[in-house]
Amino acid sequence: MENRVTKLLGIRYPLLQGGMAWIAESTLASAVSNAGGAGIIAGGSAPIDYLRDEIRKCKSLTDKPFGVNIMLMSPNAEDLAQLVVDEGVSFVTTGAGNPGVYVPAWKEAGIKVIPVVPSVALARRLVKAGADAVIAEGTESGGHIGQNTTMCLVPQIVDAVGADVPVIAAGGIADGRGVAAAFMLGADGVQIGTRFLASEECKIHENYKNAVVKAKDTDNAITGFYSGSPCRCIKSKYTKKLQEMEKNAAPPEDFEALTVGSLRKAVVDGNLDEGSLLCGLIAGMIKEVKPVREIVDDIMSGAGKLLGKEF
Ligand code: TUI
Repeated sequence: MENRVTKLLGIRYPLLQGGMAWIAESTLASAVSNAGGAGIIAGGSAPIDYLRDEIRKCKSLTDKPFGVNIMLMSPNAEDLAQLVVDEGVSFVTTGAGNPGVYVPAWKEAGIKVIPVVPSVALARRLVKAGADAVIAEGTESGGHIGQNTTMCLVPQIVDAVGADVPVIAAGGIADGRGVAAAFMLGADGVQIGTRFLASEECKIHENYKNAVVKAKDTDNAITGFYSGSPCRCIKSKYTKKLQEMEKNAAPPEDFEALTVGSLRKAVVDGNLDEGSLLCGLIAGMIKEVKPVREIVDDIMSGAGKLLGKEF
């Protein structure tokens, strides 16, 4: 089935992989693209040379389109924004901010621009600025989150901008039922992150993967609520400590001491007590690690059956 998202990106399935900072690299992104979705390499706050290498590796691993996520809170976002132009990636997604200043240069370079928008207002503004699609991301997502839920946000963004650009739903989607629900809300595509944490091709530490598979529906925590940068993770000693510090209004340097390097501790070291195990609310539904192709095929065939469409 072709739709606005598959046509926009030149892909088989209207399924984008989440641009998970420190996690989404060339092996995962190329596997998703080779399976018919749209793989994404996360820029995060990576050094420019690392991201350039990952883009080039991905080009060697797939001849299918793939994208790069630019995390706008990164201190080197401007350099990474230029890198995607120099490397000629096919599309860019953005997160954690308003990418307005970069849109003209990306459009001029022929790069499709797909920002994550946590609100109707930002969706309208960015579509006016030239966005080719928007990702309506609900608070069920892992990592840095907005306040609105997928169920409430997607139809409102569809009503606001859906006539002009396709809307991609994100947050809490990990199987065919979630995709079908997103389509019923008016989305033309989905972005899925957490399900791919428990994939064979995802290079996070085994401890992190096992924590995702083991997580129950209630094993989730939001940190950074009061600092204005809420972040969803698997509940752990780390999230408990952070939440206690928030309650006691600890000084910023104490937060800094705990959070600096915490994503690396989770992803690289598999440190379950001190690492920040970013993960969406849907983890409770994920029961096993599978190859990316199987995950994508299962999700899309499940959605197809429910929607009466052949994906
Ligand atoms: O970006 C994400 N998820 C992320 S990024 C990340 S790494 C990180 N490191 C340190 C601090 C913060 C993050 C981990 N997870 N998701 C997309 C997303 N974008 N969620 C929410 C937003 C967002 C928020 C505000 C997008 C735009 C926005 O605009 C505000 C404005 O300027 O209007």
